[in-house]
Amino acid sequence: MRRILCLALAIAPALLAAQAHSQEVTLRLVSAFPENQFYVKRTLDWIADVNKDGKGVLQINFIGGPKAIPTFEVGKAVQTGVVDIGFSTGAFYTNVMPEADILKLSETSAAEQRKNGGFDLINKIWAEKGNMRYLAKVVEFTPFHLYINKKIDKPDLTGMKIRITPVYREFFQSMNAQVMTTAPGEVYTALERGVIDGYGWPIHALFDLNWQEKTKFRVDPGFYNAEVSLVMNLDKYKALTPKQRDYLDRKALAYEQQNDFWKTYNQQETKRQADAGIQTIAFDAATSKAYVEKAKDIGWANAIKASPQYGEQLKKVLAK
Ligand code: 173
Repeated sequence: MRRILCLALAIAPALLAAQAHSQEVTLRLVSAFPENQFYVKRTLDWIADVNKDGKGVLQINFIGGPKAIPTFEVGKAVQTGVVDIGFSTGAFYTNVMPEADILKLSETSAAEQRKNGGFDLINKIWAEKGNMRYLAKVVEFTPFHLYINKKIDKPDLTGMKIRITPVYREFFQSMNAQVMTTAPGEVYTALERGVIDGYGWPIHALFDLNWQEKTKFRVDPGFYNAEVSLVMNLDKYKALTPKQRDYLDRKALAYEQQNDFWKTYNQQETKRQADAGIQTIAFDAATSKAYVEKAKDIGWANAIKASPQYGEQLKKVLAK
């Protein structure tokens, strides 16, 4: 009896230590955006904060950008658990589910979507179709634009080759563009070689990749709403302890709650483009209105066609 007691006393501290250790989990994160993009710098700052406050609970290990996992493969890597967290936009993982690209049609904010059932619906779909947990949206309030190197006086891209992702495909095709899909990391070279006459991209982050050197015009107005988010492998998310999950959810929400940042940042970026000599092409009021409406109509028609199951439901919580 005494021997057993001694033994129990001897191994108890080791067991306790092992248990305490198992309470810290390290998650692997990859970015679908190039490492030199400002988006990634912000995310690295967030990771540093998560790691500082999360000692003994949860840590995040940044694996890298598209050199580690190609841009259009990040979604699959999260779905299958090759990595734990992906930093991406939905347009980059339509190979997981077509619904991913529908988030660009958001007119309600991420904060509103947390209240109106949107966040829950997104998570239902992401779980069911992508084996993913949608942790947080960390870029919003950001329109996309068409950038071109040939002047146009009406929304007609006949004879022009434009770089796209799924975000812009149907809209640019409706203006007769010839389209070519590439990851952000390949746009500079395509512009330099004259392989493309333009590209779709948000109002910001063109300087991150030096595209201003090869860009003459921005077409106004912008359309849609750029969405960049943190998505996590669902099995991994479910395997977290309640404490780890609460901690991660809280930190992800705190990151999302900084999204007002983009409003002022986008004003600065607009000015920076003008200062760099990028000229704007603006249509008359009626043409501009029709341009934005057409983008939206084509976007939703395509969303509902791509997802007969969830397109309409998403429209109820995303559109205004
Ligand atoms: O143009 C793109 O690469 C793209 O689809 C996107 C989406 C969100 C933010 C930045 C770029």
